[in-house]
Amino acid sequence: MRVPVVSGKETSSSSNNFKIIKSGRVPRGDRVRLSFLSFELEHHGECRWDFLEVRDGGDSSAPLVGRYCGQESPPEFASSSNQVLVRFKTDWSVTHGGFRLRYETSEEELFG
Ligand SMILES: [Ca+2]
Repeated sequence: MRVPVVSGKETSSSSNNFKIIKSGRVPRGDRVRLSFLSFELEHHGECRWDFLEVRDGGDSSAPLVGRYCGQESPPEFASSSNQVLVRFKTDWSVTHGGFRLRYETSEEELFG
């Protein structure tokens, strides 16, 4: 099992910065689990300015699991396939600490 940690930091210099974290090289039949180690994004009621999106699949048309902002960590997530997409967007103003997440892959039965 590989357990990389992925992090994204908000910066005020990056206008409309989209960061795509896509699962790659995960064997077919395996699943991806994301757990958040830290999370602090600019808050907005509809997460319009800065947000992190999780999708259960490999591209932007995959089912949306959730869009998150503010300081409440997203829940742990296990994908239904070997692909997951995380999109991180920030705007030009108001900067917070960003996020760190752990990215684990494993055979299906280990992620109940
Ligand atoms: Ca911002």
